[in-house]
Amino acid sequence: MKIILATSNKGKVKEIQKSFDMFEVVPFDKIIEPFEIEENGSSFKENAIIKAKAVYKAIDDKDAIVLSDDSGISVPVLGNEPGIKSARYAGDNAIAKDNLLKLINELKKRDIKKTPAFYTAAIALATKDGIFSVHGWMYGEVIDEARGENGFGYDPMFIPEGFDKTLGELDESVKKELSHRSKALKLIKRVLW
Ligand code: ITT
Repeated sequence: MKIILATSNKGKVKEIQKSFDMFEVVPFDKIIEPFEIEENGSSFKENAIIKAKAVYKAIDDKDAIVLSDDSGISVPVLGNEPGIKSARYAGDNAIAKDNLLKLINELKKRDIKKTPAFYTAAIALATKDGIFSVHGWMYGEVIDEARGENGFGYDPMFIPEGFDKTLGELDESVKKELSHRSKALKLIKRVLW
């Protein structure tokens, strides 16, 4: 079965391909000319559905199976920011490193060394049978510094519950087992089988 990914985020592509190694998983920009999708929903779920539908429509093959991921990190002490704005936290043209540094800076400004945080992933599937969506979460804490090179995005400042190292430092197998994305992918597999 071929699954087309409606994402341009290389970190997501890598993780989804590893979790879905029983499928042929292809990023949409390998099939069609990549295009900008306006993520104007008010929740992770709405944005995931917007992305899956936009790519399904652009692929123009009714038998296509398109999977999208909208995700982010929420920090309760910051009113659950950056949340759905995680990819644009430091501005519209921000890269992952800018967003990470901005979140570290927001903690430093408040003299917070460590505080609870959680990741959310909404996964949506667009198929000829309709749209399906699921969620997964990962809980832990964020710290006021970046440690380690593994993962992507905010991972170097996120310590998952039950560990004392960041996802940047921990082996990638830990994230594969525990992550918001892995949990959501496990649920969406039930729709595919
Ligand atoms: P697409 O919309 O093309 O999928 P994106 O990076 O813009 O790519 P989102 O709008 O879903 O994706 O933004 C998610 C941001 O949240 C992402 O850029 C990361 O900064 C962060 N994020 C999500 N999941 C993460 C994870 O597993 N580890 C670290 N950071 C993550």
